[in-house]
Amino acid sequence: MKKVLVTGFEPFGGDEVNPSLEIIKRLSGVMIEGGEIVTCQVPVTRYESIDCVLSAIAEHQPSVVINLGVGAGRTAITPERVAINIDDFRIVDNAGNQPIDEPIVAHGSNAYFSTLPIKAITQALQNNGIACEVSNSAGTFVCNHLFYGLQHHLTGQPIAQGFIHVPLMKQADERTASPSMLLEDMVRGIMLAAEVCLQVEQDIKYESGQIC
Ligand code: PCA
Repeated sequence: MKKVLVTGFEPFGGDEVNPSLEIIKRLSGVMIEGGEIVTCQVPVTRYESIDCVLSAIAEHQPSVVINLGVGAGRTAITPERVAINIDDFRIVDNAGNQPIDEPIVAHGSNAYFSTLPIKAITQALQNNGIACEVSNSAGTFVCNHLFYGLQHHLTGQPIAQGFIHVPLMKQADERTASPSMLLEDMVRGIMLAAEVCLQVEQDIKYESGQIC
C-alpha cells in the first residue's frame, strides 16, 4: 500500500500550539483513497528538521512527502511552489540558531520546485469549499530550510515532496485578530491534498499566477 508521509512542526517563537502539529495528530494512520497517511513531528531547528524527516522517510518508505508548517497571516492553505537555498532567520529557531544570509547547502542549486501537483491540490481544495492558493515564497526560516534540504536529498528519487503552509488555527470559542481557519477544515484539506498526490501524476495547468 502506498504511504503519504505528512510532517508537522513543533510550536516555535513562544507560541503554545502549531496547527501543523495538531493536523498531523489527527491524520496519523488514517486511510485515504489509494493509501495510508503516516506522520512525523519535526523540531523547528535548522538541520535537525531535515534529519528527522529523512529518518521518517527511511522508516516508512513513502511515495509522497507533504511537509506542513504554519504561516501566520496566511488566509488560505497554501501549497508552496519553490524552495530557495538561503537561511535568513528573523528570529532564533528552537535551538537558538539565527543564521543570516547563509546557504542551506553550500554550492547547492539556487532553488528547487515542489514536486507535488500544487495546482491540482489547489483546485481540489477550492472545489471542496476550502480556501487554497498557490504561494510563491515559503519564506527564509525553518519551513523553507526543510523544504529545500529535503528536495536536495530526494532529487532523482521517485518520491514526490513539497511544502504546504497553513493559516493560524481558529478557536471555536475565540476570535483571533489574524486570519485563521478551523482545524477541522485544515485536516480535511490536507487529507484531500494527500489523495490528490496519490492520484495525479502530471500537475494540471491553469492561470493562477501573481502580478506583483
Ligand atoms: N512555520 C515556520 C517554521 C515552523 C512553522 O510551522 C516557517 O514558516 O518557517
